[in-house]
Amino acid sequence: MAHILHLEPQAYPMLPEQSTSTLPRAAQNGSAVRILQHFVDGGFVDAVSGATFSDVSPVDGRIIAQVAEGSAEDVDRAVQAARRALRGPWGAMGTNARCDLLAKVADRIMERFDEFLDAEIADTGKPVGWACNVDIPRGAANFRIFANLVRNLPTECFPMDTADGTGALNYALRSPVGVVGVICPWNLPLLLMTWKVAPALACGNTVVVKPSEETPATATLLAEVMNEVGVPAGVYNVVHGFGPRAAGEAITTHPDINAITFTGESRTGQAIMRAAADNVKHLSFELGGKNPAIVFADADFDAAVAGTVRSVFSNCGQVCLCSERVYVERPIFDRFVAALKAEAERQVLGDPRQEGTTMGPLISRGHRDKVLSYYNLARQEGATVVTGGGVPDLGPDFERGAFVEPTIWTGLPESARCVREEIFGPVCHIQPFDTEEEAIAMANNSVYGLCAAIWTTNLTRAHRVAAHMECGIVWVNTWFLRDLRTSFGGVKLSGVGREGGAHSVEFYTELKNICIKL
Ligand code: NAD
Ligand code: 6OD
Repeated sequence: MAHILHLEPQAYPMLPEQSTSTLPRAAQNGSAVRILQHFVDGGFVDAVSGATFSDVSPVDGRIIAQVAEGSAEDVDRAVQAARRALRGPWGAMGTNARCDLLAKVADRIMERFDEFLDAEIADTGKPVGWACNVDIPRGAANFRIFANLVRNLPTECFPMDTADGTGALNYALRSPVGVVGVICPWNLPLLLMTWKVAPALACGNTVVVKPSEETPATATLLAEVMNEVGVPAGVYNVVHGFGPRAAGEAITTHPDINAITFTGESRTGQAIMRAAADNVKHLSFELGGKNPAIVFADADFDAAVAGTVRSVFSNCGQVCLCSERVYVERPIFDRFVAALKAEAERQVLGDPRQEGTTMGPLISRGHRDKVLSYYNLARQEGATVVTGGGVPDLGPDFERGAFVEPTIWTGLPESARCVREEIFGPVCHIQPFDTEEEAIAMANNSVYGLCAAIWTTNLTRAHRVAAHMECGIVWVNTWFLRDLRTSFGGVKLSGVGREGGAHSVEFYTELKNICIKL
């Protein structure tokens, strides 16, 4: 079914020997370094200032691209182009024609699958199996689902009685919000960017995208696709660069940007909310998490272990939905810790392009410093290091990369910083519990509230515990199984609003009620 994407293992195609991308390359140090420009008004352009920054491989520290470094001036050019497109061909296009184009974008991503894959792996170092099964197919699926959804949108209608007996009719029309600023993180670059761009465009908006400075490539490749399928100039714009006092901040304060959709750290969300206040922009935030997994003694043990391995170590722990706090019912605690330890030690770290690799590096050496600081802090806070806790020795090819060992701790109090703060690495703390109430209380004892995973074969308990979780998404006996029609978002510091299906339409449109006296 077109709406639903089950993220389960599939076969994946081989990597291409050579990219067919038309993006320019420049020779540097004898190897090909990609040049990534902004994409404004349908064309690739340098930064107005001419500034660039280096995009560095997290696998081996090589410079893989030189990227245009955007400023407020670049953002302003992109916003003006986006505004012109709204007034011009995009605004004039009917819903079906618009959705047809977006369906073609989905098809073209799949046709150029290997190039997207190559670019995403180069920027992030994520294993080919994960990128093949998750990132790239979801990039296409996001366009397909929202093209289908918006094509078939109903509107509301309320006939009403009036005192004179003639009655009146209320009906609602949806219109685009306008120019949408899309500010993206680095962990699932294409997936999370298209999760916002696809519904925004399907609803008739135009966008100015600021990809993470760590992962500029797939947003640029998508620009080529937009041109190939005939999306009019100015509809999709990309300005590369940094956040504070740079392109990101310029998006948050630009008076002609009507809405901002942001995925990233909670602290950045707070800064964006403050900056966007003057223009009272619409905001949708998908932020950080410190997600619990609760494993009851009645769970299917092997499934719970396999699911928790995925939810802790996938993408090197760099998925906002990852479980960093695992609560296990006491009778199976020791067995569970031993099983998870064995699985952690079975992870294959190394070249993300090798089929057998299950874990690549973190996104950067800077992020590795942060994760390693928590590895050290855990020891100071009194953790028992069940496994990991350091930097793996992968040999000279990877010594300039950003690898860390998959790590498991036990024995920390719930008040420890390592149990309370988001780390965003391949690490979890496992805590025993004795009663359902205790598990619920510990799971909810967080400033975050994005998701929870519950492992039990007791259906009544599953419903009961799920209902008590203070978060936006609960998975029972699975993790990251996505139906794109469902709501996605968090409570507390994990977010503002919901996206997904009709919830995205709600955010990316303005509803106008028309009341006609009959
Ligand atoms: P980040 O907040 O550091 O950066 C995200 C983006 O915001 C980048 O493009 C950055 O350049 C930009 N930015 C930074 N400061 C800005 C400012 N002041 N104004 C405007 N833009 C600014 O996040 P990250 O490190 O890229 O991503 C990891 C974080 O994202 C983690 O906290 C993770 O939990 C969260 N995340 C949440 C979800 C979700 O759906 N809830 C999904 C993915 C990632
Ligand atoms: O699956 C999605 O739609 C989504 N927004 C996933 C977010 C993952 C966070 O890293």
